[in-house]
Amino acid sequence: MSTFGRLVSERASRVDWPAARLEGTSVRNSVTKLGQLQAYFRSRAAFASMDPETVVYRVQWLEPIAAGVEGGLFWGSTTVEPGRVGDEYFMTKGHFHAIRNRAEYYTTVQGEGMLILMDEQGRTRAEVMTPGSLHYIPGATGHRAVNTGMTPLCFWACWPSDAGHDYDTIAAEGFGARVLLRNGAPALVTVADLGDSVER
Ligand code: M6P
Ligand code: ZN
Repeated sequence: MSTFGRLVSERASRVDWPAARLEGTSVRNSVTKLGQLQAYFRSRAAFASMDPETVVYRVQWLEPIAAGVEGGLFWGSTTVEPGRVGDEYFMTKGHFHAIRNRAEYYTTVQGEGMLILMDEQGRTRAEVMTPGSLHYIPGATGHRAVNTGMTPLCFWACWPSDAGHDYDTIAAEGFGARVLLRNGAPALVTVADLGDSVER
């Protein structure tokens, strides 16, 4: 093999941009089904009437260094299926980063959605996710992606290798607003307007 051949290599991982898919042997995969999301959706009655085996979202990602080690970056894609539990659109669990000051980028490839963002005081807002939208998620900001469309919502994400996922805060307290079907369209509705109490 020439020197050139030894020093220049095809990367082991590749992205399929339009499909928001990762290819390669070190790609990690997770599938989240409805049955794992009982704590997250508002309507217990609607949830109980649905098949817990329904796939809500899939994540593919690369961890070039070990999770928890400072200094690296992780890269992945998420596909949230279209659907609702009652009037609430399918969504990711959402999380804060375990190391609170760690930030993240999301960028949308396909579909329509909303990115719910919440600070540690519970102040909640949303950004519209549409193909090409780029979302900077600052540190100390909970984040959840919601599919408000009729087709899969696919987005890329890049986050620090030591960020970690704090799911407990969201599982216990929720976000300050939910994305619900209202008058035929998705709307960000605050928990105060829903009459749901959130203690912080
Ligand atoms: C993005 C990143 C991942 C995250 C995934 C699903 O790809 O933020 O870190 O795991 O979305 O979101 P969640 O973990 O909240 O279910
Ligand atoms: Zn994150």
